[in-house]
Amino acid sequence: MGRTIIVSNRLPVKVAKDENGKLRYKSSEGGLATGLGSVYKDGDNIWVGWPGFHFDNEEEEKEAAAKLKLENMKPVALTEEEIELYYEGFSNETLWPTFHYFNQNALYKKSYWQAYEEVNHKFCKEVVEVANPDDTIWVHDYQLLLLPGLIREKLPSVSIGFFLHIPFPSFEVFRLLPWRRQLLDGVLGSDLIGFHTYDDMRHFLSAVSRICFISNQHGQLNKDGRTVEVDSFPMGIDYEKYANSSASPQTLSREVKFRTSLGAQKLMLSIDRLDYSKGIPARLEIFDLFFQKYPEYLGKVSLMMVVVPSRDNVEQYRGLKEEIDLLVGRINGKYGAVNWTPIHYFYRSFPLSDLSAYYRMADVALVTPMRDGMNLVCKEYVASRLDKQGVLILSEMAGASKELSEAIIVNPNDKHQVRDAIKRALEMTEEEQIRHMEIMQASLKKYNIHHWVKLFMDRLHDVFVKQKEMTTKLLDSTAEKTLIESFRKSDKKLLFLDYDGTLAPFNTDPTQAGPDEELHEIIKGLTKNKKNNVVVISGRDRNTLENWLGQHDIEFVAEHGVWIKHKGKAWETSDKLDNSWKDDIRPIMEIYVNKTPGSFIEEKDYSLVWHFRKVETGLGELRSREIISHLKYLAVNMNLQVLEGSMVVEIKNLEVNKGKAAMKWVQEKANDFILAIGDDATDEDTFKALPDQAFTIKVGDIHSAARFSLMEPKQVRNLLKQLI
Ligand code: GDG
Repeated sequence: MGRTIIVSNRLPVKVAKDENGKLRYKSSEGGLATGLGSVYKDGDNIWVGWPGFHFDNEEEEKEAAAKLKLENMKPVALTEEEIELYYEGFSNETLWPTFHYFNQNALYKKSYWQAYEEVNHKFCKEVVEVANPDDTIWVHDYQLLLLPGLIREKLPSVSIGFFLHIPFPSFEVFRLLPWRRQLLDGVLGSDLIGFHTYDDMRHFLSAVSRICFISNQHGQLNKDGRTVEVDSFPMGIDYEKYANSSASPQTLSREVKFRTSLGAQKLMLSIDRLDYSKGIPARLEIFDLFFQKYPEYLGKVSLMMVVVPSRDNVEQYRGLKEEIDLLVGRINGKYGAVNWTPIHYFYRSFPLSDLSAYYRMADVALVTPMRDGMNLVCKEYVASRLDKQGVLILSEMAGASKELSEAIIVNPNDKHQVRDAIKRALEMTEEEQIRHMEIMQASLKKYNIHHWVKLFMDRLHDVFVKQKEMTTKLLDSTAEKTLIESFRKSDKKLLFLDYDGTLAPFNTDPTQAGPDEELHEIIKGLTKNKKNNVVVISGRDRNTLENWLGQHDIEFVAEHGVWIKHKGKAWETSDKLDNSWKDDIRPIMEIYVNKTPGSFIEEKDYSLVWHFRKVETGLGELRSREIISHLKYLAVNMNLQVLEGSMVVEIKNLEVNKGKAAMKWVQEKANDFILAIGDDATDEDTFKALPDQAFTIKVGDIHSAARFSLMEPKQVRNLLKQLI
């Protein structure tokens, strides 16, 4: 059993020097550190990351490494320049603003990118130094987007998970990054990629489709022959920690102290790191608007605003701090009285007991970020409300809003809406508060940080096992011998053979795609033996198949199963199939034909196909991504499926597939040997549907539900020749 290696920009510890020049180690109490504590502290597991300190010399570095090793941690030593360019630069001035839809704040500097690449390589070196091929590696967040791909190059079989803690922006925003392709290729080195919300996941998949030309099915995609799974895993908090802290004697004594100085007035609370994504200035403007519209609240409610210093080396953050200082001063100056301060503003961090006391006291928590991956503060507020009272006002731009629908959900850009939400919150009855709070607490208790860690780790393990199962064995000489022996011993044989890419190499020119002499000879040879039942199972239309191979004593499945033809019989189809959808889909395909010179529509009996093999290189691929996402969107509610072939996009009835068609033969005809060979996604249905003992062979890819694989049609022909 392998170990687990956690990798993040920061270690869950901060190294610093005391006044005597001695290294000191302070553990982090962050949610991630708590959640992953049970993982990295266990056995030989390890956490790799920057310890938040620039070592003066190698001695110091060694001393820290030895000390941290005892705590299952491995430091990555970064220089001041690296931190400036990779962390403050590319991570916080390029990726952070872009991913939070503040692209006007983003800097695109080559020096930042180079440092980002170099530091990701540095992390890779540290990981590879400790990792074994059977280990599981879990990489965290936007500072290390390239790392999964780099590790994959060095350790191809290792299991890698990646989790992004911030939002993933829509394709239109992500595409602005000059290094978009490299970033996606980096993340795609993972086996499992996790996001906080479904929307982040969907944006990521769309970027992968548009930029890397890789599409997905239900969050699964194929990257260089490996399956990558993408899903949402909303992160929870350490619920017990906040509930317990809320009940602790220290917290209660802090609360008594604060209450005494505040008097009977109501309290609203906001807690954020200093960041433009958190919407702090807008919140202050809303507070001003609130008093303008509802002056009866003057002197009766205050806002306790905690802003935790962060990234103050970055220009934009310094500017933001000044803006906040100014706004707070203006509002307090405008409304304040000798015995009442509208805003209690703190630009520092507090111990947990103080934070818990604030959570306990706040009648309203005002959490209104412009964009937030999840936002843990709102969850901590709910967990701290042992009295089940209090109202949460939550921005719909925070990932948490997808889970906490019992909160008052607001759009932070709609200042009047938030202003009125404050009034509603302050006037909400106790019963209503309790009703909402109870629902939110039950959910957060269940979906806590430990649940999140387990969910992700279990899924990563499942993906790894599934990948192993999906890795087909190359049909080597031993397997080939077994297949041939079994074939010879049997009397009633069923052979399902796909055409394009299996019996014949894929050819973009339809006039050249027909069978050659060698193929005719092979089929003739196979059909001479009456014990063999050869079924050509293809996505091609029935006329083409009949023109090409009609002279042989074989059977057919055309259009992926829409039409079937038994020997000596006419073509038959399932008459239950509905075709009325074509009238809705055809005009949409026509739009793409009109704007993509060289593309055309082929209408099959029960499907529509958009061909782009004659379109200018690049444009065809680009348009195909657009049409695929457009058709997939429509297909969901119309019982249709979208198939991607080579230079084609096909849409057809969901009930039709090669697997169902193949099973008709298996069920209707006695058989004691089954062989199925195919090369594309539609053949997977056949491999999955056939009984376990069938010999199933995937051509050109080792990740398949088939038992074996072959590299190319030439090898398929060689195998078939041996069966003659
Ligand atoms: C990123 C994503 C995502 C704050 N002030 C004090 C203090 N805090 C603690 C809070 C909370 C944490 O800091 C802040 O977490 P958030 O989730 O709200 O925000 P980010 O730091 O931006 O985190 C975010 C998160 O990653 C996890 O994936 O939710 O969307 O941006 O835990 O309690 N803690 C103490 N004193 C303070 O003064 N002790």
